[in-house]
Amino acid sequence: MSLDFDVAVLGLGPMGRALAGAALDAGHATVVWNRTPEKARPLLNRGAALATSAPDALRRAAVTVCCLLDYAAVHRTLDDAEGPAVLVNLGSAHAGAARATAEWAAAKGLDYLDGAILAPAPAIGTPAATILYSGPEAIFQAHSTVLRCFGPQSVYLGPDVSAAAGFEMALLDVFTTATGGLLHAFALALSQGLDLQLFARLAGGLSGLLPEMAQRYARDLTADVYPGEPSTVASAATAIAHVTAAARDLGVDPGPLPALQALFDRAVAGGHGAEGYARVARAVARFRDSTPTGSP
Ligand code: FVH
Repeated sequence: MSLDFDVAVLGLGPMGRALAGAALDAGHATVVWNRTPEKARPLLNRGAALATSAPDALRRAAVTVCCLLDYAAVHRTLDDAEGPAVLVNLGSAHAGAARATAEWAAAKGLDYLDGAILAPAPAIGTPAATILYSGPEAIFQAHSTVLRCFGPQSVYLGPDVSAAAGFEMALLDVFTTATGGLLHAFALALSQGLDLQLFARLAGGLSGLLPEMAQRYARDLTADVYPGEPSTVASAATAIAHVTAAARDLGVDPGPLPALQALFDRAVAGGHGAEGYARVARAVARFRDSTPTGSP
């Protein structure tokens, strides 16, 4: 079958526009579609074509990249589509949604890869953009030239289609809770009239501890052994109680602190107060099976 385009991009929010721009920069014949077609104008000026519908774009391109608000929008947008065609879904969703969408795509005769973008839109097309892919390896290999133009650091995680979404959600958990924690800390700093520049410098220093902590937690959780050095679950529970008391004393909403307190208190109540922080993750986790998702 002869195809008119190397790649189609469905969805022209900030991320979809960046993906289509990277495809054009790499010299790929590109067709785009968006529910609100006006957003395509700058890309059409750069040489992209505009599809009359999302199924039309899918039918005419060697590979179609979808970057919509959520997976429900993907299903609605491609409700009338049918294969053969190749769909790579780069929006955000949890692992269960990725598995359900892979089944939905298979029923339509579409080859399907799920993906997760670990970068902001301005990084797309640069070495700073890491993009995870999961699903059948043959699909990833057949289209890797186009996919790597979005981010040369593209990582293929393996055939379990839910792996990319699984990693994305766990990493988004780090990002959203760390951002929320930082903003709550700024609320405490503001409420006490602290020097915000000095606070920012000191808070930035704390972030330097994270890489070592992440490695240590991974090691402890893998071994299922939690040395209580350098800090224990009980000491962290007490620290959270201090910050909560400080917030209440200042009349500040304690925000995420009571939820964190409950997690650490649960581990203490389970008899793990003298163990290391990673024990909290083990106390909260639920297990699907014994195979780590995304292990190559
Ligand atoms: N932007 C980023 O930095 C992050 C990086 C990590 C991954 N995310 C995910 O990428 C998806 C798209 O994100 P976005 O920032 O480009 O834009 P959104 O505002 O999330 O989505 C806008 C596009 O979705 C279209 N859309 C929304 N609802 C529908 C619908 N019911 N039917 C069809 N299309 C729909 C919207 O169309 P329009 O409003 O322009 O007509 C845009 O094309 C997302 O999953 C992020 O979590 C980006």
